Amino acid sequence: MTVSRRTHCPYCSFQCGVVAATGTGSAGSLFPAPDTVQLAPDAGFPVNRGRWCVKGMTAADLLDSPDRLRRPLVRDRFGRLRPCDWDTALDEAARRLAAVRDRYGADANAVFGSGALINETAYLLGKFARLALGTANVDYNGRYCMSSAAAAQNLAFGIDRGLPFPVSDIADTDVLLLWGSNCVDTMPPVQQWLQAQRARGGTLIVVDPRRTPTAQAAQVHLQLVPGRDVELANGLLHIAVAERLIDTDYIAARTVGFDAVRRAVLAGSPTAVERSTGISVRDQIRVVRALAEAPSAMLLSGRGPEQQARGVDAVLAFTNLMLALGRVGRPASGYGCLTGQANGQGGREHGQKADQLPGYRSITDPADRAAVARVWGIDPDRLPGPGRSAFEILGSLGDGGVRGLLVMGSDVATASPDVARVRRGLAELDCLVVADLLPNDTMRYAHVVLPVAQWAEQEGTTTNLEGRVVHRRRLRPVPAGVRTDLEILCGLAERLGAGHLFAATQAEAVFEELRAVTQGSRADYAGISYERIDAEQGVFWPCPSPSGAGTARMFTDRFAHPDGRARFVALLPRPGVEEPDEEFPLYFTTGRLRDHYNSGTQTRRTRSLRDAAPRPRIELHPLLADRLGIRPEEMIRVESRRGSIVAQATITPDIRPDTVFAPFHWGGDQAANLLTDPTLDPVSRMPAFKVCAVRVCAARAAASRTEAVPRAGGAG
Ligand SMILES: Nc1nc2c(c(=O)[nH]1)N[C@H]1C(S)=C(S)[C@@H](COP(=O)(O)OP(=O)(O)OC[C@H]3O[C@@H](n4cnc5c(=O)[nH]c(N)nc54)[C@H](O)[C@@H]3O)O[C@H]1N2
Ligand SMILES: Nc1nc2c(c(=O)[nH]1)N[C@H]1C(S)=C(S)[C@@H](COP(=O)(O)OP(=O)(O)OC[C@H]3O[C@@H](n4cnc5c(=O)[nH]c(N)nc54)[C@H](O)[C@@H]3O)O[C@H]1N2
Ligand code: SF4
Ligand SMILES: [Mo]
Repeated sequence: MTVSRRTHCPYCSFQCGVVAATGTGSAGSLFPAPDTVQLAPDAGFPVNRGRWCVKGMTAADLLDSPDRLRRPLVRDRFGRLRPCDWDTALDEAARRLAAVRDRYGADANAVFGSGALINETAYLLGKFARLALGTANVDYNGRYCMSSAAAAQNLAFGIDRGLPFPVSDIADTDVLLLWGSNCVDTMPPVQQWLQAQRARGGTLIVVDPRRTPTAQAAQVHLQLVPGRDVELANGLLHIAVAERLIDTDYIAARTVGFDAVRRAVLAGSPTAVERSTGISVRDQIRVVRALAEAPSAMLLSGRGPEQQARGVDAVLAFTNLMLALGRVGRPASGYGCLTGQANGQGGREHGQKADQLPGYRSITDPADRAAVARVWGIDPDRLPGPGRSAFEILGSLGDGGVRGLLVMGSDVATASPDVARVRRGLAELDCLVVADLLPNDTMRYAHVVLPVAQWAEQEGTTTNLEGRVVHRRRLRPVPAGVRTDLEILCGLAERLGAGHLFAATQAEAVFEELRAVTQGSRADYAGISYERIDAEQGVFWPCPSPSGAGTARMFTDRFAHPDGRARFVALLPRPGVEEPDEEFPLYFTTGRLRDHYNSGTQTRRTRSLRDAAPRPRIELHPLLADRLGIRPEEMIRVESRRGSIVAQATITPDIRPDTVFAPFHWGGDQAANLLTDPTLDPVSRMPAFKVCAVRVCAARAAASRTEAVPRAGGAG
């Protein structure tokens, strides 16, 4: 017998609808064992409409992976992680966290969450940090993801919803500018919307230092110098102003602050922009005219421009441009950020960010604090203030900083910038508790490991890249020896003396609490229920009332600032990226492959994905390879000021000759993040994952050089 249910893929923010069949098990059938899950893409779900990608296709493989964690582990006095029962593990975790709190104060504990977590867990994790641990220090891997776009959208529009319109609007826009997004690889079902846009006669423009599959699908590819996004976007606005392509009526009616921005961009010149960005004046003009003259135009950014020490400025330069062209809030037009993780959107709304309470409430605003405290049944004074951001936590581990850490849903020892420093800090902790489904590099430093249920084993909701709240259904029971993230948080809270505040372990009950806390807030979920999500194929927030519709399109009449107007933001001169110099003469950039996901913890354990991309490879241009004497497929060494990696070379004309690229999907000594620059954006606290300076040589040359000149100190 089989049962069929609709649910969603566990991986990216596209949250493709899938139809899951679960069988009771019979030898030789599609369902050889009880609870085997078979997935197919859901043709009826409006976002992916029957498409999916290699990651979704293989998502069910991990449910019964032999590598899966099935028992808690506690480090014994010989330093080995040993299996134990749940009471022992939770007691030990709580004991260590309490010891850190008692000895060093509540803020010496920190919590690191994730955009992989369902809304319910993200919400409860923030509450756990603030009430059970009493720490201000809670942040999450979304800080590494779209925090620059989030900060910029808050400044410009007064609210941060990645896409302020449904994905299907892409098909209707006349000009689509994809800025630093390789969405053909990173959200493959988006291709049907790109194809529909093309079929209507639309234009696609891509800005990327690499000729990615996305760039190959475009009519215009601007292959800019890494890190010059602010200059290019300001340059485009300069031309729009100079050629009188801006929408003065819109600017007057719907915005404030244009004059300062206009003056600032006019100070530059197209030829200077050409010199610094590598994009010809002709191409700059071509792109501005396309954006300004078409009936509709849309700019969507990915991590390329956002994951930089000037990521917020880059996105503000985009919002300035699209506001000046009168595009934001108009049909099939405007600015949007393509959020990344499954619940990258919802994960940032519900209180696991250092400066926010659930519903995007501000942790410093007395009215917001009071509203949350009321529902939680506590005195507002018990809520801590703003805490440290992700890398400020991880960069401060050990003496004088954070001594106890709970990590739920992130491989911080792989995904963080300057990761050798983070690993050294992890090794110094008095308490590291890791809740995960599979072993990862972070766990090597853990005192307690808690095995969690997977996506198909618990109910929950996520909020996709469009702001649509969707329902992940439970397809099979939680396996023996494993618990849900919610159960773990409640179990720890009880042991830390806060059990009465964490009574609900069932996802729907937690969602009901979340609804109440967000009522009247900016990310208002009060009108959303599981029942409604099922009936309506997802509900868009804000949705204040159970009887009113959700908000599929935002900013059509007003922005979220009190006066209803959008803000132009003039950019201050700021140091940009770590520029190449004599010692480190090349740009290094990082990103994703189609076949792997983030830290690779999951996809490197999926056979077909591992076979498709078994090891990391570093991309470089034939001219550069030639100059450095590097042969195809040869092992090369890439070195930055922070560390080095050795991997096989892929020589390709699809990258700029001054730039090398590595995926960050591998850990250990293959981690691209051994090289990356931890300089943070001053506003979003986003690290500079996308640009730093490196030198490259054949590994054989490096080996002989190392022999000749022995260096002091370890490799880190
Ligand atoms: N297959 C796959 N899909 C994924 C993921 C995955 O790991 N694998 N992860 C998910 C997540 S969490 C996220 S955040 C999204 C990310 O999705 P994307 O934003 O599409 O992914 P990235 O590869 O990080 O970066 C996009 C592009 O930025 C370019 N780039 C590098 N430096 C610069 C620069 O200085 N300026 C500009 N303009 N571009 C630059 C890179 O060449 C790259 O092609 O993908 C999601 N989907
Ligand atoms: N150099 C470089 N570094 C980057 C980036 C880059 O472009 N370049 N991108 C950054 C970005 S955008 C992101 S989003 C991060 C992502 O990097 P990570 O934060 O490491 O995210 P993942 O690899 O998706 O997941 C991490 C862990 O969560 C576990 N997990 C999955 N689902 C659940 C769940 O429901 N509960 C629990 N408890 N665990 C779960 C997985 O098994 C895995 O071990 O990396 C960042 N780091
Ligand atoms: S595009 Fe994203 S949500 Fe869809 S199947 Fe692939 S990983 Fe899953
Ligand atoms: Mo991400």
